[in-house]
Amino acid sequence: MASSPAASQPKTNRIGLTVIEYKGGKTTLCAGCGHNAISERIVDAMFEMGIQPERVAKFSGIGCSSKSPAYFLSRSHSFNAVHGRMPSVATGALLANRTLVGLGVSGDGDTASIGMGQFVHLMRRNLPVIYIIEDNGVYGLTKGQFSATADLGSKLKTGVINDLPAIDTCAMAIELGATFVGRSFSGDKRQLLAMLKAALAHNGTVMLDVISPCVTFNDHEGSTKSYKYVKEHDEPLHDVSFVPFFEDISVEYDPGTTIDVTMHDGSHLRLRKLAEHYDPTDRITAIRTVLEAHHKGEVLTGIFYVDPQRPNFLDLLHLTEKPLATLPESVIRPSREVLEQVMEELR
Ligand SMILES: Cc1ncc(C[n+]2csc(CCOP(=O)(O)OP(=O)(O)O)c2C)c(N)n1
Ligand code: SF4
Ligand SMILES: [Mg+2]
Repeated sequence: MASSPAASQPKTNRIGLTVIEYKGGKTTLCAGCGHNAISERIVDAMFEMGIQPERVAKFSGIGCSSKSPAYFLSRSHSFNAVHGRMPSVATGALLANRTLVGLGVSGDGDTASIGMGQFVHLMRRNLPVIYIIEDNGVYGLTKGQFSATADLGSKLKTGVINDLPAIDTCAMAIELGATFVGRSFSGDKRQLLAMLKAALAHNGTVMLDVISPCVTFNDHEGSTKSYKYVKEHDEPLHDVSFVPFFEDISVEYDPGTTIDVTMHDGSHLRLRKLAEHYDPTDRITAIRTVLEAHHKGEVLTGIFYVDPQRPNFLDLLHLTEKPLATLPESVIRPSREVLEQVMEELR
């Protein structure tokens, strides 16, 4: 039987694009690498949110994770920066053009070792950017040495045990001032997609640490970042769902079991409690909860902290609505009189 013309048409989103238009080049990462699954969820989230690919600016540093922006959104802007230096490149680009949707992809090595200095300053500014750490606990690209997020007691394939305590990037990001912080797992399609869609509705710094197993160097017995270990120890804090502003939000929910957070653009983030009550807008509780889970060896996932109200870095700087990059020289260049006045003041 011939299929109807409608059935053969690929599905389009609210701006008329198909999912193919959000894809990138063919991946060169290892088959089964968690980073590939994250790229797929980014494609889905951008498609489902109806983001124009040309509005997105992708940023990364160095590592297998930092290569991954080549494998999604080939129509978007992209800048592959020096190892650990992606935050300053992203900050400059997003200050120059505030209409861009900034998406940074980093690794645990790129962030928590060489890039730590840049990471902490990005987190405290609340720049509107989504910063994803594809966290496998090792430097995958340079053959699997422990990174600073490797758990105490985790074992390398060679038998080497990590005897340094791990840095918890989520606890750090909350403490430093990021306004949307969560942890997910590359193997949890549903949770990660909901979190990425909510991240796209946030108007400030989003920091998502996504556990993303390295199948080549860190997926064996004894590793705490393997698929098996994370599946067995994953403790979702809540069930994350997201209703974008362009969809009907009248879906019933019980305020006794679900927290509804209204996002900047009118979208709704809905967190249905799974165990005890958890308020994701309470910063101190968020830090304590993340650290307690870490101490117990649990892989706690979910959105730990969200503050949709805090002014972002662009507002703090009183940037013009019109992107700086598009202003004519006659506007951005100080006049001779102004420059002379400055010189006079310095005399
Ligand atoms: C300045 C500098 N120092 C060191 C390196 C070597 N190097 C390349 S990638 C990398 C670590 C990558 O680890 P991570 O960010 O966790 O990414 P993964 O490969 O695990 O996804 C290192 C140390 C480099 N490229 N540049
Ligand atoms: S080495 Fe590890 S992190 Fe790199 S692509 Fe392969 S599985 Fe992924
Ligand atoms: Mg890594």
